[in-house]
Amino acid sequence: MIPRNHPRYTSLMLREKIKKAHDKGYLADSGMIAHGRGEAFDYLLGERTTDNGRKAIESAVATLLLAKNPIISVNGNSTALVINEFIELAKILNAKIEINLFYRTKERIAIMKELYESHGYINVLGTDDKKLLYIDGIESPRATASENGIYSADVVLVSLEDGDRAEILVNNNKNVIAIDLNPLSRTAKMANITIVDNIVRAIPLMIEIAKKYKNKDNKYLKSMINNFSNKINLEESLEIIKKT
Ligand code: PTJ
Repeated sequence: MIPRNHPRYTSLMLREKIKKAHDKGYLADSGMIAHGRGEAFDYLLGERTTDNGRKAIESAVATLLLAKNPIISVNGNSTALVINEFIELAKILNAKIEINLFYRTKERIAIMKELYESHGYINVLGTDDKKLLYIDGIESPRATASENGIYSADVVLVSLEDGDRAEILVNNNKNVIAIDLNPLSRTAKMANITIVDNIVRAIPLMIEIAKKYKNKDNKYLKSMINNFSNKINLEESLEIIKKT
C-alpha cells in the first residue's frame, strides 16, 4: 500500500497500474521502459499540463469533433493507464476504439479485448488478425489496420506510438493526433498535432473540452485548428524543458 501522503503518490500509483498490466499479461515487456522514459519527460515538464499542452488539446478535440471517422488507437501502456477515460472520450466524440499493438501477439490481443468488454466497451476493433488490412498495401506489421477503423479513418488519435507507424499514417493522409511526453520523438515530429502531456492528464482534459465544444459550430472548431502550429508548439515545449 502506498500511503496517500507520500510526496510521489501519483507517480507511484501509475507505476502500480503499469506493473499490474504486466502481471495480467497485456503490457509489452518494454512498456515498462517506455513508461520510465515518459516519467523523466513529465518530471522535466513539471508534471502538469502546460499552456501549450492545453492549446494542442483544444486543437485536437476540435479536429476529432469535425472528423467523419475518428479512431482512438490504443495499446498496452495507454490501456493500463486510462481505459475508462478512453471509453468515455470515444462516446462523447462518437469515435471507435482500435487495439493497435507494436508487439502484437494473439495472447495480448485476447486479454485486451476481454478487458475492454469487462469495462462495458463491446465492439473494440483490431482484434481479428484475419480481417486486418495493410495501409496502402505496405506489408509491414507497422501498417496493419482494421477496415472500418484505422484503415478508413480520417483522424487517428495515437498515444505512446512508434515513429514508423505514425509516419505511415501521415503519409496516407490520415490526420494524426499524438499524445507523447517527448517533444523530440519521431512520432511527436511526424504527427499533425502533438499533445506533449501525460496521457493521464491529457485524456480527462480532452473529455472536459469535448463536452464544451460539442455545442460549438464548425466555424469555431475550424478556427481552433487554424490557429495551431505543431512546429511552434513543440518548440515551446522544448523551451519549457530547457527552463526547468
Ligand atoms: O503495447 P505495444 O505493444 O503497442 O507497445 C507500446 C510501447 C510503448 C512499448 C511501444 O510503443 C514503444 O516502445 O514506445 P516508445 O518508442 O518507447 O515510445 C513511447 C513514447 O511515449 C516515449 O516518447 C515516451 O516519452 C512517451 N510516454 C511514455 N509514457 C507516457 C508517454 N507519453 C504520454 N503519457 C505517458 N504516460
